[in-house]
Order: sequence, then C-alpha cells, then structure tokens
Amino acid sequence: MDGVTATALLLQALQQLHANVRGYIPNRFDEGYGLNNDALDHLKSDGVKLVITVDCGIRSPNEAQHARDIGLDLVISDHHHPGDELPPAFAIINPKQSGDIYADKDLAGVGVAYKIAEALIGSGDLSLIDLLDLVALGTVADLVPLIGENRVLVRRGLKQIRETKRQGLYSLANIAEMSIGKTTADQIGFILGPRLNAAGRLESALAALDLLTTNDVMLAGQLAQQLDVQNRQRQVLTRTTQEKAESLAMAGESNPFLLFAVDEEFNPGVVGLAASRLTETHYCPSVVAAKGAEETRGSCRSIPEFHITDALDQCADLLVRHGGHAAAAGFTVRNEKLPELVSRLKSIAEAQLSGKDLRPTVTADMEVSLSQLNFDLLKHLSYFEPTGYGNPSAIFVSRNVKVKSARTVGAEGKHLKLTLEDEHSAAYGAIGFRMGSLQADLPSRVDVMYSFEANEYNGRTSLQLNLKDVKAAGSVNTQ
Ligand SMILES: [Mn+2]
Repeated sequence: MDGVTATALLLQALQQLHANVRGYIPNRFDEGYGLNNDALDHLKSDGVKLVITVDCGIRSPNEAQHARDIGLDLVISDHHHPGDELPPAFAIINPKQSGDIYADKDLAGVGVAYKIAEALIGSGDLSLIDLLDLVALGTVADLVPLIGENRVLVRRGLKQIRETKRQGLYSLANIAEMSIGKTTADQIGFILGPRLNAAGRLESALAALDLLTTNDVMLAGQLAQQLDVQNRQRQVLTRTTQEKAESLAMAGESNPFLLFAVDEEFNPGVVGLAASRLTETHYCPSVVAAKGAEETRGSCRSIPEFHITDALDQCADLLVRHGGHAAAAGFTVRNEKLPELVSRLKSIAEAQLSGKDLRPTVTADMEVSLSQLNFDLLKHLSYFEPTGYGNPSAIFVSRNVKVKSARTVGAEGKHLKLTLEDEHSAAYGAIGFRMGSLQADLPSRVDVMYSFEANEYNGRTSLQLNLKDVKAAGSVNTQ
C-alpha cells in the first residue's frame, strides 16, 4: 500500500504541474513485485518517455539496464536497502544509498515520493498539504518507525484525513462504519489499510489507486464497496491459508525452531499475513511459500531473537532473489533448490535459538494506581501521538486491583470486559481483546498491564484500560 499511495501522490503532484502522466502498478500475480522488463517494454511501446518508480527499483540493476537499452529514461525512487550494485538509472532518490546526505533514513516509499513532490512544487504551496493524507496512509501501513520526520508527516497527514477532500477515503470510511473526522494511526492500520490493500492481495491494486484519485462520487462508492468485499474474502483466505500452513509446518515436528510451509495452492497475496499469524501463535520464525511451476516465492516473519534476512543472506547461493529486514523478508527460490533451503534455514534457526528461553516479552513504562488515571493524563498522552510502530503508546501497570465484574463480549465471547477498582474506590472499565478465555477462572484481585484510552460509545466518552496482560495479584515479579 506504500507503493499505491506513493503512485497516487506523484501522479497528482505531476498533474498539478500539467505533466502528461499516468500511474502504473505491476500486477503481483503476472508480473511479480516492482520493476520488470515486460512492463518497461509495454510502456515504451505506448510512447512513454520517462518512468519514475516509487517504493521499488533499488535492487533491479538488470531491469534498469533494460530500460536504458530500449531508450526509456528511468528515475528510481525507493526506500529499501540498496544491494551491492546500484541500478544504472538516470537518477536514484533513496535516503539509504551510501553517501546520501538526507538526515532522515526512515521515510517510507510514499515519504520519498512526497519529498520529490515538495522539490517539484516548492514548499509553502497549499497543494502540497493536500497530499499529506496519502503520506500518512502509506507511512503507517508500511510499518516504518513513527519517529522523526515520519511522525511529523503522519501527524499532519492525519489532520488532513480527518478533513478529507478525497471522495474515495470518505466512501471507504463510510462503508467501514468509521468516523473519518476522528481517524487515528491505529485506524489506518486496522481499518483503512487492510481495505486499501485487499485488492492488490487478491488481483490488482489498481482499484485502490483509482479510489484514492477519483472525484467521482459514484465510482468512489463502487470501489469502496469492492474493497470492503475483497477485504472480507482476504480474511477468509488468510484464515484457511494459516490453518493449512500450520498443519503442513507442524507435521512431524515436535518443537520446531522455524516453521516452514509450502503449497501450490497458497495465494501469494496472503502468504505474508499467514506467516505473521504463525509467528504470533508459536513465537518462532515462520516461512509460508507459494510453489509455482518452476519457482517458489516465500514470505518470512520472525521474532526479535532471530534476524531472518541475515539467515536468508547465508542461503543466498540457493536463492534467485531475496530481501527484507530483521523481522520480515521475502525470497524466490528455484523449486529444485527448495529442499536444501528448508533444511539449511532450519539448521540456522536451531543453531541460534536452541537453549534460549523463547517467550514474547512485554514491557511497561510505569506503575500507577487506578486513581491516578484521568482525562488530564489522557491529554498529556495525546502529545505522544501518533503512536504505533517505533513509537509505541505508553504502557502502565497497576497492582492488586479488585475485579468488580467480569464478562465476555464479542462473537463467541472472544473478548474480556472487566470493571476494576482500587483501594480509593476509583473504578474503570477495561477491555481485553482476545482474552475472553481468562474469564472462567479470573482471581478476585489482579495485576494488570494496559494502555490507557478514551472509549466512545453511543456518543459518550469514557476512560478505559486496554489490557495487554492480566495476572493474579502478586504473581508478577517486580524488576
Ligand atoms: Mn515501502
């Protein structure tokens, strides 16, 4: 989605400058990700003279050479780590290339595209502000850290989303029953992002690009509807893929250090999501891969104790291509090399992880009593926003609080809803997402770890604890 918002952004910026410009998004099913020769040939034969990439291209030296060979000017803008060889493009804009003097190295692809727009349009121009909503969407969805310039861009971009002039966003929020005027970074991550991403996962991301750029009310409504339906299909597909991947990866394994599942029927659009769920559930690195006729494409997710891209680097001789960062990566391997890749990755994981106490860790920022929680504190916490990846919201611990009431809410009693009270009789509602199973034997006094938030319900705002963990009072060590 970083790429889609970056495309929309540059498209609109160049249109404002009266350029003759069109957006192009590779279809991940026929073309794979990013720059590819077929697309370049096709664009050339359509009379295109200059191609500007967003969010891709920095690791495509062969494709850049191809553009040069067929007489197509190419400018690469990207935020991924460059490989050993830089592509022979007309120009490369990437803060991560060596020698680049730009101070902030964490911009998303859409952030880099915004910098190009800023240079072309000139700062102080109002039309630049109109593009910041796209920067917020792409930056939050790409999980780059929300610190430094990203945090400023997202903060300003959220304001822009709340006052959106973009018909498509308005329609999409409507269909998701979300109030656009109060959009938060979390809502981009959990509501808008997955819907904008859904089309690209199932067929082509063009619907998302059209939604973000159209002024047509009818079309925006139709596209929003389509994305919402596709998002539900994507959810079902993710669940079935996850279940199958789990049974494939666990077959014959008692205590695996790395889960590896490969299948011909896996949809490449959701393998990454399925790998995420496996890593969450089993707390170990996971690979889910879709096997094609000749090549297999895999998506990997990992835990802080295991750098998955380093592990793939050690298998580079087996791979057609690969890339990523510590916690997530992707690769392509020829099918005949697949068995060796599986066994090598597993032994690398075993060598690094065996004997370690592998458990997810949660860290709190401060211990408070419930009576210290109030609207004033919430206001101060809001100065840290937008919180999210790289800038997590504050986590508190309160000990020995009384459980006044406990019930489950949501489908199949999935979530836990508590009323908690301290010795000063300060009482607060608490919600524990996916903690419904704790309700049955919940002790009468508990220690809780939570973030503190406002909850709006039926037009009334109340304060609530968003639980991260619940333990019997006194059972948690103080460190
Ligand atoms: Mn990106």
